[in-house]
Amino acid sequence: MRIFLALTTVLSVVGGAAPEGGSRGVDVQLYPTNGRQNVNPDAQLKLTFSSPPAIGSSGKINVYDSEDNKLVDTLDFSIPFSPSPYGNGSTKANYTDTTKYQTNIIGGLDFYFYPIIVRNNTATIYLHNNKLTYGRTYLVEIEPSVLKPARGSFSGFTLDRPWRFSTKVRGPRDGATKVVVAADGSGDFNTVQGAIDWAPANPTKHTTIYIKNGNYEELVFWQYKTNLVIRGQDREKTIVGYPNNSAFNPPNRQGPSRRPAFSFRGSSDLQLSSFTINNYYPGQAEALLVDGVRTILDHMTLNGAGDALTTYGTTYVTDSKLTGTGDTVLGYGSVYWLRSRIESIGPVTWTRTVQGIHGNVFVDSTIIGLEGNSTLARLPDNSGGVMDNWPYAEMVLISTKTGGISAEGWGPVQGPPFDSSHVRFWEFNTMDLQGLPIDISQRLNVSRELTLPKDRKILAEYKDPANILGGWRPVVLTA
Ligand SMILES: *[C@@H]1O[C@H](CO)[C@@H](O)[C@H](O)[C@H]1NC(C)=O
Ligand SMILES: *[C@@H]1O[C@H](CO)[C@@H](O)[C@H](O)[C@H]1NC(C)=O
Ligand SMILES: *[C@@H]1O[C@H](CO)[C@@H](O)[C@H](O)[C@H]1NC(C)=O
Ligand SMILES: *[C@@H]1O[C@H](CO)[C@@H](O)[C@H](O)[C@H]1NC(C)=O
Ligand SMILES: *[C@@H]1O[C@H](CO)[C@@H](O)[C@H](O)[C@H]1NC(C)=O
Ligand SMILES: CC(=O)N[C@H]1CO[C@H](CO)[C@@H](O)[C@@H]1O
Repeated sequence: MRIFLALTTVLSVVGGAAPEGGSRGVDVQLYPTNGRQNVNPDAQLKLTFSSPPAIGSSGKINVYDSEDNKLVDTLDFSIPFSPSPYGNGSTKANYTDTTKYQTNIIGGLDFYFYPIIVRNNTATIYLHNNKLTYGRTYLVEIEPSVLKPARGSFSGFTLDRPWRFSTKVRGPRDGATKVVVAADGSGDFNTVQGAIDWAPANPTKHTTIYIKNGNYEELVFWQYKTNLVIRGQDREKTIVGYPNNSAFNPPNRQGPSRRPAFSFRGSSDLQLSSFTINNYYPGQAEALLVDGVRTILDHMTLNGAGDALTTYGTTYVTDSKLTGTGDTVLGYGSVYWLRSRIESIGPVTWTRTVQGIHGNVFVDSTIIGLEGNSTLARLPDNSGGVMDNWPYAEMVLISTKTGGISAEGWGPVQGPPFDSSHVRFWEFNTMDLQGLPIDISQRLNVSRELTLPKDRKILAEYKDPANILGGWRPVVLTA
């Protein structure tokens, strides 16, 4: 379905054009088409062959400004993509490795990235972000060794016979409060990151980035923005994702984490509504990492692997769905979950909240263990028996439906013996998927059942988001 949308986009723009200049010997369709005007500077360049192309390990893609033939960007395919180009190698930092890898500065941070991604017959070229600008004409040179279609040969593009296109004269007007992202080029931006880079850091009124239906395969990251709403046209048909994990982008001496598909930090008053975020890689691979205060996730679908959602700060999640393969929420932050659903292989959360803040509080939500034996939250020993665990970890379930959760329900709680009396693994009125009460007699003894009338006060306190989220009363913007 996803590639169907992408191909439709390419074909409708090309409009059945004949094979284009410089590509003798093989039929290739270009986006943007050769000679095209009014292209957004953040457009990804796409070549669609009649058979799947392989990516070479030599050759370059060069982009020149037509006015003076000045080189504005180069992708060099002799540079390896990452220490783990397939995302299956070591997940540890290797500070003695001085190899140069393909690096893109995204939201001010250096990520390893794929300069080309092939999906079926389409090769998408990712130039380095923000190298192209408005009001210019660009000439693209592609050395033939960069792409090799399964059938026929690709002769590339030369500076004499380049792939040429011109960008829009200017971007959105100053002070615009809404911009449109459209993968087919019909909006203000082709990519989500392009719109985010444009968005003012600290507007007085919120800025809306509206993403039209489409498949946006890109790594998204930003820092230090406030008052931003990112809204998809249709939750199922607006898909933003990337193959990324802790092997492809291993830990780096200069934090933060680079392994999520979509992440931000140091931000406030953000709302993400009505789209899907995917991380296509296994391993430690967040779909989303939120690090900000007053973040709202509303009608979102998040699909990741391990640590599929990592949280810092304060987050309000409503009517959303999260799927992952273990420690599906890695929770440092305070999160109030309303009417939301988590599906998890392995433990549902590894909640790492510290003293003085709340953790994960679920109200009227649904939690499913996909292999029938998940626990709701665990505190494994991560230090070889040296350090205390997270003695103030908190996860509280209120009137939440569960399925596929082990009878013990919580744990393991490990580490050197530590005072677990402050751990709040609490539940009230936990139900099965039909809404019937479940038997919690086998629960881990660190956990506790809340009951009425004894815990009326606690329940009232925990049901109010403002108590969980440091006094913030979330207001979900609906348009
Ligand atoms: C590639 O094409 C096949 C057959 O048309 C389709 O099922 C598949 O989803 C496509 N792959 C991707 C990654 O979109
Ligand atoms: C990773 O995947 C690649 C491609 O499938 C394979 O050649 C390589 O051996 C794998 N590496 C590891 C460490 O599993
Ligand atoms: C770290 O990188 C160096 C230099 O590339 C390499 O020789 C070494 O094997 C790497 N170590 C690990 C643990 O991967
Ligand atoms: C849960 O079930 C799966 C599938 O049967 C199994 O592979 C896994 O080891 C089990 N995990 C635990 C913690 O029992
Ligand atoms: C909980 O159970 C563990 C082992 O099953 C036991 O060592 C511990 O003393 C129990 N703690 C409490 C508070 O009952
Ligand atoms: C670009 C890339 O290598 N993508 C891979 C990401 O991971 C998925 C699942 O492991 C692969 O199918 C993709 O080819």
